[in-house]
Amino acid sequence: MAIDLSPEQWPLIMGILNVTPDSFSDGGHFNQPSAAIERVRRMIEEGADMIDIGGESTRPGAPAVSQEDELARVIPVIEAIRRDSPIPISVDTSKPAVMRAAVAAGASLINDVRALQEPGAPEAAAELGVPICLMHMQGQPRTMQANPHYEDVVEEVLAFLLQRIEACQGVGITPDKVILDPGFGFGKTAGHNLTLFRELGRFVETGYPVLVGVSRKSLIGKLLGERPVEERLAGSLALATLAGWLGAAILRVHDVRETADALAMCRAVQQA
Ligand code: 7PJ
Repeated sequence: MAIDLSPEQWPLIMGILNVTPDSFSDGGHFNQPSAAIERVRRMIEEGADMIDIGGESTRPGAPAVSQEDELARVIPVIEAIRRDSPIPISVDTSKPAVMRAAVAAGASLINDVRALQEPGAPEAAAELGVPICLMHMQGQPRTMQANPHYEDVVEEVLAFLLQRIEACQGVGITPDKVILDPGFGFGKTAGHNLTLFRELGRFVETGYPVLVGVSRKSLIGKLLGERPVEERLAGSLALATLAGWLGAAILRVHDVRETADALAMCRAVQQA
Protein backbone atom coordinates (compact mmCIF):
# COMPACT_ATOMS: atom_id res chain seq x y z
CA MET A 1 0.00 0.00 0.00
CA ALA A 2 1.32 3.47 -0.86
CA ILE A 3 2.07 5.87 1.97
CA ASP A 4 -0.07 8.98 2.24
CA LEU A 5 2.38 11.78 3.01
CA SER A 6 -0.12 14.64 2.85
CA PRO A 7 0.34 17.07 5.76
CA GLU A 8 -3.21 16.59 7.07
CA GLN A 9 -2.09 13.16 8.31
CA TRP A 10 1.04 14.36 10.15
CA PRO A 11 2.63 13.21 12.29
CA LEU A 12 2.48 9.63 11.10
CA ILE A 13 3.72 6.83 13.31
CA MET A 14 6.37 4.51 11.90
CA GLY A 15 6.59 1.41 14.11
CA ILE A 16 10.05 -0.15 14.31
CA LEU A 17 10.57 -3.83 13.54
CA ASN A 18 14.20 -4.82 13.88
CA VAL A 19 15.08 -8.15 12.34
CA THR A 20 18.72 -7.94 13.38
CA PRO A 21 20.15 -10.33 15.96
CA ASP A 22 21.72 -7.44 17.89
CA SER A 23 19.56 -4.31 17.87
CA PHE A 24 20.05 -2.51 21.15
CA SER A 25 16.47 -2.22 22.33
CA ASP A 26 14.56 -5.15 20.88
CA GLY A 27 17.35 -7.19 19.35
CA GLY A 28 16.73 -10.68 18.19
CA HIS A 29 13.10 -11.00 19.20
CA PHE A 30 11.50 -10.62 15.79
CA ASN A 31 13.72 -12.39 13.30
CA GLN A 32 11.28 -15.27 12.76
CA PRO A 33 8.50 -14.29 10.33
CA SER A 34 5.86 -15.63 12.75
CA ALA A 35 7.14 -13.55 15.67
CA ALA A 36 7.46 -10.56 13.36
CA ILE A 37 3.85 -10.93 12.22
CA GLU A 38 2.60 -10.96 15.81
CA ARG A 39 4.58 -7.84 16.59
CA VAL A 40 3.37 -6.05 13.45
CA ARG A 41 -0.30 -6.94 14.12
CA ARG A 42 0.09 -5.48 17.57
CA MET A 43 1.67 -2.26 16.27
CA ILE A 44 -1.15 -1.88 13.72
CA GLU A 45 -3.79 -2.25 16.48
CA GLU A 46 -1.90 0.32 18.51
CA GLY A 47 -2.01 2.89 15.72
CA ALA A 48 1.05 2.45 13.51
CA ASP A 49 0.69 4.10 10.09
CA MET A 50 3.62 2.14 8.64
CA ILE A 51 6.24 -0.39 9.70
CA ASP A 52 9.99 0.12 9.27
CA ILE A 53 11.96 -3.10 8.80
CA GLY A 54 15.71 -3.15 9.07
CA GLY A 55 18.18 -6.01 8.82
CA GLU A 56 21.36 -4.00 9.35
CA SER A 57 22.04 -2.86 12.88
CA THR A 58 23.22 0.75 12.75
CA ARG A 59 23.65 1.19 16.48
CA PRO A 60 27.02 2.67 17.48
CA GLY A 61 29.79 0.12 17.02
CA ALA A 62 27.67 -2.39 15.08
CA PRO A 63 29.50 -4.58 12.55
CA ALA A 64 28.68 -4.48 8.84
CA VAL A 65 26.25 -7.04 7.45
CA SER A 66 26.60 -8.79 4.07
CA GLN A 67 24.02 -8.33 1.34
CA GLU A 68 23.12 -12.03 1.54
CA ASP A 69 22.49 -11.87 5.28
CA GLU A 70 20.50 -8.67 5.00
CA LEU A 71 18.32 -10.10 2.23
CA ALA A 72 17.79 -13.32 4.19
CA ARG A 73 16.70 -11.38 7.28
CA VAL A 74 14.45 -8.82 5.67
CA ILE A 75 12.75 -10.27 2.59
CA PRO A 76 10.91 -13.24 4.18
CA VAL A 77 9.58 -10.90 6.86
CA ILE A 78 8.35 -8.33 4.30
CA GLU A 79 6.67 -11.11 2.31
CA ALA A 80 5.00 -12.47 5.43
CA ILE A 81 3.71 -9.05 6.49
CA ARG A 82 2.50 -8.34 2.97
CA ARG A 83 0.46 -11.57 2.98
CA ASP A 84 -0.99 -10.66 6.37
CA SER A 85 -1.97 -6.99 6.01
CA PRO A 86 -1.93 -3.92 3.74
CA ILE A 87 0.09 -1.80 6.21
CA PRO A 88 2.70 0.29 4.33
CA ILE A 89 6.22 -1.13 4.78
CA SER A 90 9.42 0.89 4.89
CA VAL A 91 12.76 -0.85 4.38
CA ASP A 92 15.71 0.44 6.40
CA THR A 93 18.64 -0.28 4.10
CA SER A 94 21.51 1.31 2.19
CA LYS A 95 22.01 -1.51 -0.30
CA PRO A 96 20.52 -1.19 -3.81
CA ALA A 97 19.89 -4.95 -4.08
CA VAL A 98 17.97 -4.94 -0.80
CA MET A 99 15.96 -1.89 -1.93
CA ARG A 100 14.98 -3.68 -5.14
CA ALA A 101 14.08 -6.98 -3.48
CA ALA A 102 12.18 -5.24 -0.68
CA VAL A 103 10.05 -3.16 -3.03
CA ALA A 104 9.40 -6.24 -5.18
CA ALA A 105 8.24 -8.01 -1.99
CA GLY A 106 5.89 -5.15 -1.12
CA ALA A 107 7.79 -2.34 0.61
CA SER A 108 6.67 1.16 -0.39
CA LEU A 109 9.27 3.42 1.24
CA ILE A 110 13.07 3.32 1.40
CA ASN A 111 14.67 4.51 4.62
CA ASP A 112 18.39 4.98 4.03
CA VAL A 113 20.58 6.12 6.94
CA ARG A 114 23.33 6.70 4.33
CA ALA A 115 21.13 8.99 2.22
CA LEU A 116 21.73 7.04 -1.03
CA GLN A 117 25.51 7.41 -0.91
CA GLU A 118 26.26 3.74 -1.65
CA PRO A 119 27.17 3.04 -5.30
CA GLY A 120 24.02 2.44 -7.35
CA ALA A 121 21.64 3.46 -4.57
CA PRO A 122 20.33 6.70 -6.15
CA GLU A 123 19.66 4.89 -9.42
CA ALA A 124 17.86 2.05 -7.63
CA ALA A 125 15.67 4.49 -5.71
CA ALA A 126 14.88 6.44 -8.88
CA GLU A 127 13.93 3.29 -10.75
CA LEU A 128 11.72 2.02 -7.90
CA GLY A 129 9.83 5.32 -7.70
CA VAL A 130 8.92 5.03 -3.99
CA PRO A 131 9.42 7.75 -1.35
CA ILE A 132 12.94 7.86 0.05
CA CYS A 133 14.03 9.06 3.48
CA LEU A 134 17.47 10.72 3.34
CA MET A 135 19.16 10.69 6.75
CA HIS A 136 22.26 12.55 7.89
CA MET A 137 25.06 10.61 9.56
CA GLN A 138 28.58 11.83 10.37
CA GLY A 139 30.98 8.91 9.85
CA GLN A 140 29.97 5.25 9.85
CA PRO A 141 28.07 3.29 12.53
CA ARG A 142 31.20 1.51 13.75
CA THR A 143 32.99 4.74 14.68
CA MET A 144 30.46 7.58 14.46
CA GLN A 145 30.19 8.23 18.21
CA ALA A 146 33.97 8.32 18.77
CA ASN A 147 34.41 12.06 18.31
CA PRO A 148 31.56 13.83 16.53
CA HIS A 149 32.51 17.36 15.50
CA TYR A 150 30.67 20.25 13.84
CA GLU A 151 31.30 23.99 13.52
CA ASP A 152 27.56 24.53 13.17
CA VAL A 153 25.56 21.34 13.43
CA VAL A 154 22.28 22.72 12.05
CA GLU A 155 23.86 24.37 9.00
CA GLU A 156 26.05 21.37 8.24
CA VAL A 157 23.27 18.80 8.51
CA LEU A 158 20.91 20.95 6.42
CA ALA A 159 23.59 21.55 3.77
CA PHE A 160 24.31 17.82 3.56
CA LEU A 161 20.64 16.95 3.11
CA LEU A 162 20.10 19.65 0.48
CA GLN A 163 23.15 18.36 -1.39
CA ARG A 164 21.72 14.82 -1.28
CA ILE A 165 18.40 16.13 -2.64
CA GLU A 166 20.32 17.60 -5.57
CA ALA A 167 22.03 14.28 -6.18
CA CYS A 168 18.60 12.64 -6.15
CA GLN A 169 17.22 15.11 -8.65
CA GLY A 170 20.24 14.40 -10.84
CA VAL A 171 19.10 10.79 -11.28
CA GLY A 172 15.43 11.67 -11.69
CA ILE A 173 14.05 11.34 -8.16
CA THR A 174 11.32 13.98 -7.93
CA PRO A 175 11.04 16.30 -4.88
CA ASP A 176 7.65 14.85 -3.92
CA LYS A 177 9.43 11.54 -3.11
CA VAL A 178 11.93 13.02 -0.66
CA ILE A 179 11.75 12.83 3.16
CA LEU A 180 14.48 14.41 5.31
CA ASP A 181 15.90 13.21 8.64
CA PRO A 182 18.57 15.01 10.74
CA GLY A 183 19.71 11.60 12.01
CA PHE A 184 19.53 11.88 15.79
CA GLY A 185 22.31 9.87 17.43
CA PHE A 186 24.24 9.26 14.21
CA GLY A 187 27.63 10.89 14.78
CA LYS A 188 26.27 13.46 17.24
CA THR A 189 26.86 14.31 20.89
CA ALA A 190 23.91 14.89 23.20
CA GLY A 191 24.50 18.63 22.70
CA HIS A 192 24.40 18.28 18.90
CA ASN A 193 21.18 16.26 19.13
CA LEU A 194 19.51 18.84 21.37
CA THR A 195 20.50 21.74 19.13
CA LEU A 196 19.16 19.92 16.08
CA PHE A 197 15.95 19.13 17.92
CA ARG A 198 15.43 22.71 19.04
CA GLU A 199 15.98 23.84 15.43
CA LEU A 200 13.75 21.16 13.88
CA GLY A 201 11.72 24.01 12.40
CA ARG A 202 14.63 24.78 10.06
CA PHE A 203 14.19 21.32 8.52
CA VAL A 204 10.41 21.57 8.44
CA GLU A 205 10.69 24.97 6.68
CA THR A 206 12.36 23.31 3.69
CA GLY A 207 8.91 22.01 2.80
CA TYR A 208 10.03 18.38 2.73
CA PRO A 209 8.41 15.97 5.20
CA VAL A 210 10.72 15.47 8.19
CA LEU A 211 11.22 12.13 9.91
CA VAL A 212 12.37 12.07 13.53
CA GLY A 213 13.86 9.00 15.20
CA VAL A 214 14.70 9.42 18.87
CA SER A 215 12.77 6.53 20.44
CA ARG A 216 14.74 4.98 23.34
CA LYS A 217 18.00 6.47 22.07
CA SER A 218 21.04 7.07 24.26
CA LEU A 219 20.43 10.82 24.17
CA ILE A 220 17.47 10.14 26.47
CA GLY A 221 19.50 7.79 28.62
CA LYS A 222 22.17 10.46 29.05
CA LEU A 223 19.76 13.27 29.88
CA LEU A 224 18.18 11.08 32.56
CA GLY A 225 21.41 10.07 34.26
CA GLU A 226 22.46 6.96 32.30
CA ARG A 227 18.95 5.52 32.31
CA PRO A 228 18.84 1.98 30.82
CA VAL A 229 17.02 1.43 27.55
CA GLU A 230 13.93 -0.21 29.15
CA GLU A 231 13.34 2.93 31.20
CA ARG A 232 13.30 5.54 28.46
CA LEU A 233 9.60 5.53 27.59
CA ALA A 234 8.60 8.81 29.23
CA GLY A 235 11.63 10.57 27.77
CA SER A 236 10.82 9.14 24.33
CA LEU A 237 7.20 10.33 24.56
CA ALA A 238 8.22 13.83 25.60
CA LEU A 239 10.48 14.12 22.56
CA ALA A 240 7.85 12.58 20.26
CA THR A 241 5.33 15.17 21.45
CA LEU A 242 7.81 18.02 20.93
CA ALA A 243 8.68 16.72 17.46
CA GLY A 244 4.99 16.59 16.57
CA TRP A 245 4.55 20.13 17.87
CA LEU A 246 7.51 21.35 15.81
CA GLY A 247 6.06 19.93 12.60
CA ALA A 248 7.60 16.48 12.11
CA ALA A 249 5.82 14.39 9.47
CA ILE A 250 6.86 10.92 10.66
CA LEU A 251 7.96 9.63 14.04
CA ARG A 252 9.95 6.41 14.09
CA VAL A 253 9.15 4.69 17.38
CA HIS A 254 9.18 1.44 19.32
CA ASP A 255 6.23 2.25 21.61
CA VAL A 256 3.36 2.78 19.20
CA ARG A 257 0.35 2.92 21.52
CA GLU A 258 1.93 5.35 23.96
CA THR A 259 3.19 7.56 21.13
CA ALA A 260 -0.25 7.59 19.50
CA ASP A 261 -1.77 8.79 22.79
CA ALA A 262 0.87 11.50 23.19
CA LEU A 263 0.35 12.68 19.61
CA ALA A 264 -3.41 12.74 20.05
CA MET A 265 -2.87 15.30 22.82
CA CYS A 266 -0.48 17.28 20.66
CA ARG A 267 -2.98 17.30 17.77
CA ALA A 268 -5.90 18.26 20.00
CA VAL A 269 -4.07 21.31 21.32
CA GLN A 270 -2.88 22.31 17.84
CA GLN A 271 -6.44 22.07 16.49
CA ALA A 272 -8.14 23.86 19.39
C1 7PJ B 1 17.00 5.92 12.67
C2 7PJ B 1 16.81 5.12 11.55
C3 7PJ B 1 16.64 7.30 12.60
C4 7PJ B 1 15.94 6.87 10.35
C5 7PJ B 1 17.71 3.95 13.11
C6 7PJ B 1 17.72 3.22 16.50
C7 7PJ B 1 18.84 3.14 15.55
N1 7PJ B 1 16.27 5.58 10.39
N2 7PJ B 1 17.26 3.87 11.85
N3 7PJ B 1 16.11 7.71 11.41
N4 7PJ B 1 17.54 5.16 13.65
N5 7PJ B 1 15.41 7.38 9.22
O1 7PJ B 1 16.56 2.94 16.20
O2 7PJ B 1 18.03 3.58 17.65
O3 7PJ B 1 16.80 8.10 13.53
S1 7PJ B 1 18.41 2.57 13.92
